[in-house]
Amino acid sequence: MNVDRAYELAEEAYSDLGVDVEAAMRRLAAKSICLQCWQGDDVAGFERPGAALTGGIMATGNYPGKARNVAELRSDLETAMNLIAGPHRVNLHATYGEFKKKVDRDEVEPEHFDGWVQWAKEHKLGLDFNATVFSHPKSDNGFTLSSKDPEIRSFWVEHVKHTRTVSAYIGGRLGTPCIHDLWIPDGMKDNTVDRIGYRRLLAESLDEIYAVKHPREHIKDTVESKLFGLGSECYVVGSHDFYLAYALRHDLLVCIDMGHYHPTESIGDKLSAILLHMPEMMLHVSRGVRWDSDHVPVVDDQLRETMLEVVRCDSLDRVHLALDYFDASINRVAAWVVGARATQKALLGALLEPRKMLLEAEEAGDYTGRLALLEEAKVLPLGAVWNKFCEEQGVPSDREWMTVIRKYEKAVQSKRR
Ligand code: RNT
Ligand code: ZN
Repeated sequence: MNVDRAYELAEEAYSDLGVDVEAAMRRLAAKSICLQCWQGDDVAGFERPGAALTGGIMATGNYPGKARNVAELRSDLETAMNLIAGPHRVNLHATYGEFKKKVDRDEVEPEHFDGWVQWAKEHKLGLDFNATVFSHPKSDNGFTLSSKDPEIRSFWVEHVKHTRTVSAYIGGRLGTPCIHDLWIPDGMKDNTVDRIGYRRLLAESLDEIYAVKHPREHIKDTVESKLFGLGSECYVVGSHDFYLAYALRHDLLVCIDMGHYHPTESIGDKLSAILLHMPEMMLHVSRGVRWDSDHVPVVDDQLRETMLEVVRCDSLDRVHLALDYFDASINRVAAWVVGARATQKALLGALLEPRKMLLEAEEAGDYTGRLALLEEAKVLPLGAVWNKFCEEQGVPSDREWMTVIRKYEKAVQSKRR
């Protein structure tokens, strides 16, 4: 395939519509995507061998070759990152520390993550971080930070205080703010009477947690809401409304997970509403199929619309892109690659939108012309620009990268039993 010839024609097609293709590629190249470490081992972590995943989330499938320890996970991440244009970030959960003895959640310290910091420095990566408020006996009855049992509640408050300290430490060492995300599974399977009571307790826990101040250059705090989980179908304490209101009042940021809303709700439409009131936000790029199933993202309408809104809001530097899914039914390294590259492709498509012409039509009241142009834009030669982008960034094309995965699977992953 002649990448340059196809690119030349594509460039012409886009510039006819007033789009600067080179500028679009430059902007895409500068945007980092944060890879979730937990895709590599089905959210197992290294805290306890064989720990069950709880909290109403689930990784289904039994594809062979999952990472069993920190060395394997890092090797898998490196393999994936070689196939994804950088700069890269990696998202850790508190359960992925290098613990030499049993360390409970309220004992997690920066030193447990020194190995990751070292590795991130070697590979020029940023790191983000997550409190792990699930897969633990003290989260088993469905409530953590909103528990009516003061002991349970203070245990988890302590945990999140610790994970924020770890985040600030990581951000300081790496010289790039570490985004600390908080998601909790609290909720009820069936109709709940004291909705406000649990939410009041959650607010009190958050007050305590975020009263501890860390430098902004070291840590950014996001809170992540949800609509329902397995076992919390009727009531989720940390709902979208709860966290949006709390975050705005307390100077925190929100994390919008694309799987955490009603399936017909537009995630893209939320961005302009939030970004007018909040300086930054995070997206958990995920694909919910019928429910919050955490499928690997693909270039579908939801992802395209969301990326279009990131660009249309001029907020590429204000919206942090982090992947969040866990598919155990396909090669786990390939799952990272497909999801990250789909996110980049959708973003490239958004950067190549003939926005000026569309806006002119809209402002002139020419909605017919706007609709026609939106349809035309869908079949512009995005693929030719994408191939050129991959070539320039030194990563394989869509046609080539699976060859690398197949080799890695044969030489490395298939040997893991
Ligand atoms: C759960 C949330 C949360 C988790 C990760 C593992 O529904 O999306 O972000 O997926 O923390
Ligand atoms: Zn999420």
